[in-house]
Amino acid sequence: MGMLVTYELVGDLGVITINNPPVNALSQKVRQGVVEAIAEAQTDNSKAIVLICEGRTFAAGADIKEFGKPPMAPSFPEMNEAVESSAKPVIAALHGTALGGGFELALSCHYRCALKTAAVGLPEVNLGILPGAGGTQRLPRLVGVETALDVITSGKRVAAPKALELGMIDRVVEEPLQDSALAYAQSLLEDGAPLRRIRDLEVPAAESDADVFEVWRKNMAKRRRGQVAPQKIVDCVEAAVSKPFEEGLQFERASFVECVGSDQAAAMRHMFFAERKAAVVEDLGENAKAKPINRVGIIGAGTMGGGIAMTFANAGIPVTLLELNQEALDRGLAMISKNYGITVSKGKMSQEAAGKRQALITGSTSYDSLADVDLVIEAVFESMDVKRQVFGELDRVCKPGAILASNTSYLDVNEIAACTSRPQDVVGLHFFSPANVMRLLEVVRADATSEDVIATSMVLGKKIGKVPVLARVCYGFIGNRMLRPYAREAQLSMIEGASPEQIDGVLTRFGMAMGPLAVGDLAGLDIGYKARQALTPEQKGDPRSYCIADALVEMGRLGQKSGAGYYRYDPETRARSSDPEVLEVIEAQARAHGVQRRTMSDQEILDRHLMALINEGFHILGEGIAQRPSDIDVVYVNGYGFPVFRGGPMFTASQMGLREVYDCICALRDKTGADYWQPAPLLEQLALEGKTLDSWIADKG
Ligand code: T1G
Repeated sequence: MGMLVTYELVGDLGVITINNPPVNALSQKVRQGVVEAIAEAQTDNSKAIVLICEGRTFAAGADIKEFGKPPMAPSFPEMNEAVESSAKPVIAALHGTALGGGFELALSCHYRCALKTAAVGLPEVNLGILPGAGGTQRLPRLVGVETALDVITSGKRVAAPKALELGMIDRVVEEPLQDSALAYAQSLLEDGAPLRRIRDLEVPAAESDADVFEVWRKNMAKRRRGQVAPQKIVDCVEAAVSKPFEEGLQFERASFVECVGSDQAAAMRHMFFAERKAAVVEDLGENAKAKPINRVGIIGAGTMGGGIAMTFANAGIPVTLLELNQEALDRGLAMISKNYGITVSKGKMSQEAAGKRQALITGSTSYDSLADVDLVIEAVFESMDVKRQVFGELDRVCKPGAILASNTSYLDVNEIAACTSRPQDVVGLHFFSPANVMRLLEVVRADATSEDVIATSMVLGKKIGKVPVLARVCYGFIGNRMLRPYAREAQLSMIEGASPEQIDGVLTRFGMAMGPLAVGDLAGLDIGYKARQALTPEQKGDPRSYCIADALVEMGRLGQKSGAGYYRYDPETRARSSDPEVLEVIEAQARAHGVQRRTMSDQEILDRHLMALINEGFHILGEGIAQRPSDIDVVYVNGYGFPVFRGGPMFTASQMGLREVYDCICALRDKTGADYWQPAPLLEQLALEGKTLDSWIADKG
């Protein structure tokens, strides 16, 4: 038995301990060790066996790094078969997060106990796969079809008290876990508890009517649009009802093998590691230290300020929310209260919890109330003059060492920092709306920002439940900078011949959460219009790339907020519908700009939008604005609705092959004659040298 798994007798009980840091992933060696330990226990004096893990968590699943490699014995089903068919009761002792193959191992045990703080779950769907070690066959037998479908298709973690209520575990125990688990095993022996093999249980009859699966297939087609694994999960749970256990297990295994080798799984695996890699700042010195953030100030109680305040309160960090006057402050606090009310009414939070979080948010109209905060985040109107005034005040009132952050989406953080006597303490913290929901946080590193401030921002980002991604200063940082050429192509596609419906249809079928024009209507067309008013004609670029948007705004069509934009919106239901008036505007603008409209293929529309994102991504990498390609993928999947099952724009480029991407962009350049379709220098270099992004990263070292 390798050191990853040990077995010992404690009195008349066997104890199998897994110790494979950091998360006790069930690698081949661990599986081997468990099988050997179970075998040993069958022949010694033990009367029952406790299966427990060292470190911070019970096994958090298969070793994801083994995916894509040739399978090695013992397989998960073989390991779980060995556990379940033990002649002596096996009790799983759970702490931390027993997830995926880890929870499936626990389900193959005869009984499960857990600490109150533990959680269990089957999150494989978030990796584009499904539980491949019996989870789709054993869980329905334990908790019924509906609950099993909910747990497996959502991938959510179920806290121990709830898991007990649902029957996923049998007992919640106190620390220390091993002692409690041994005591529980003894009590089972004393009670003569049977060897309860879940495989022998029937799926509770009450719920297994055929329609439930059709309902869930439709649900998944909506909630996880474009993803294959959720549909396969429903098939597997249906098999748990319609097939004998062994056949169901084989059906699950075949479905698992199909998923694990798929492009979607490769993309979602990429995203799993990309999100973890994003937290690493390559060039931070070893002395860089994250500062404690125990109290936060937020300037501006509007949509963004309010959402940011909720984010910190939700993480248990007290907030001082500052507004110019009491009326504006009351409006902001009322909106926060309303948002918590909605969350409670949806059953996603208890009234008590909402009350506790709201109590952490204190309103103020005086800058002096920010004298003791560790961090201030400014979320005021997007104008440099206003930013200068605010940061001048913060420089006056905030204590030495306090971090001064701006939530600007575009503006020059270097220029903002220069307004203070402490540019080393200034950083951009760019949240995404709604800030208490969206996971993405762009951490914008200005030229003078200190390493401690960067370290603090990255650690804090994770603490408040965000995925922090580092960006250097440029117009629009990573996300919004790439959005400009993407939005340009939407406008040009319209004036050249496509309808808003066709363009949005192409991108949503590709998997985008929303099409570019529907996003424009949601955000408000006046936002872009006002931003363009501040730009010179040169900066604005080709008038054909904004004339339609300008014309709609000048007609009062601002998007959802005015009931009409590229689409018309039902005042009650907000339902979106086509509006022939928009086509008239488009045709008028085409005539005004001498554009002969033509039929455009869906493929051309997709290519132009994707290549616009990808080419700008290569510019951003070439300029060092982003640390690595996968950071760009994390930004687009978590902030701009790029489909996770495609892995982000740069992963998509790698899957296509950089030479093909390069040729596609050159073709667009040659067809349009537009300079902006000149391939980015880094793309050109790698494509012509036959290199990949991975090799470029490796060469950078
Ligand atoms: N395999 C390999 N490495 C893993 C891993 C795993 N399952 N889980 C985490 N790591 C690494 C991670 O990359 C990071 O490494 C370090 O551990 C700490 O992780 C048969 C086939 C457990 C809740 O989907 O959700 O079982 O960056 O930074 O925030 O049906 O990790 O330090 O080098 O995330 O405290 C199903 C995945 C697998 C759970 C801990 N299981 N993991 O979160 O730390 S599929 C999962 C997590 C499966 C079976 C199928 C989280 C966590 P590094 P971390 P954390």
